[in-house]
Amino acid sequence: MTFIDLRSDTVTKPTAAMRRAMAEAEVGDDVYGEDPTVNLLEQRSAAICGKEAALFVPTGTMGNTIGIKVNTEHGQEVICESRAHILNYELSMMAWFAGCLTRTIIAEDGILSWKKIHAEIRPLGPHAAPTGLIEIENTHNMAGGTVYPLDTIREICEESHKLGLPVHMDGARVFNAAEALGVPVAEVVKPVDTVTFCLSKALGAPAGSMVCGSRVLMDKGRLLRKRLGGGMRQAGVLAAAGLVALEDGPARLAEDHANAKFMAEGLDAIPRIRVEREPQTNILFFDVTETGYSGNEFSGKLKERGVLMNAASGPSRLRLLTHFDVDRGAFLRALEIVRSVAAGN
Ligand code: TLP
Repeated sequence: MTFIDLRSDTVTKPTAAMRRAMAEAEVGDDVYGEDPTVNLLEQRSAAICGKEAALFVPTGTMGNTIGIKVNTEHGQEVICESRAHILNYELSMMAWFAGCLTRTIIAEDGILSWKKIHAEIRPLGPHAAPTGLIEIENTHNMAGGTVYPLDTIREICEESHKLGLPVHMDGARVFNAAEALGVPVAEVVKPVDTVTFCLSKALGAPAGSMVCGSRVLMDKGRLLRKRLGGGMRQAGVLAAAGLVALEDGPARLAEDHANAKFMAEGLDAIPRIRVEREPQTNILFFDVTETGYSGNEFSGKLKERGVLMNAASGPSRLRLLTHFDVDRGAFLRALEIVRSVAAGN
């Protein structure tokens, strides 16, 4: 059976252009800084983000781990939203590697405000662990791919900086945020100190993420990457696909976003299915409580009929993501399959 795979935008296969670029990539030993393709990818990523430097890392998790570590000291607190990826899906790397605690804020749409953050900054004194970093996730995965308004990012950064606090953006899908806002990525990430973004998500590369920031922080990050086992030697083979992802990926994100809206409308029209929020980007959550199935049961039924979607946290929620390996015809088939499972067939 060929599955319609809507579990994540990480499941895309490399395009023909990526495979060609990988086969032809010029490589060297990146631990010596001698891989020309990695160097090019890092320069290109830094330029796109308007930062001094960038670091190619195998995963978004390593990117965030490094981003957090270069900005903090052991024993500090990191303020983030309650469903942040860094807290819930990164095996507590923040505690394990950076020695920091999270102080979480609940925001229904995943988007923090300076007002909410300000209230959680710890007073200096003999009892409280000092706040070391503010972390914002853009787009916010578990809130449904929601996007930070530019003014909110600017205010959070300006006010944090006044207090000497850096800001890290988990921009795993920051290209989706930029597309939704209709501005270049540099505009979105300008005020933050460090940003991680993933080549392997909506942009379609088989692997790889970037961390971007000042030269000083990225030099520090390079050593941390080696510590974490991320010194990948002839990584140009992967970086070559990353360069194609940067070149070709952003232009087609609008299509993913339109497909997510199409799916939201289609799902909303199915009895007993409740779409959580109108998608702003390529992520969509829906609730199946009224069908009588749990999220896992519903996901299992879909799988039997050839559609892959993950159950999400909460008893009866599912998540779907749109990406370039699924076309309109397949989305229509997926909707029909959801309809028949929801009807108890
Ligand atoms: N997200 C994955 C899963 O881990 C949930 C997905 O399928 O969405 N930040 C954000 C916001 C992410 O969504 C992810 C991956 C990461 C970081 C980590 O990236 P990787 O998987 O490359 O370590």
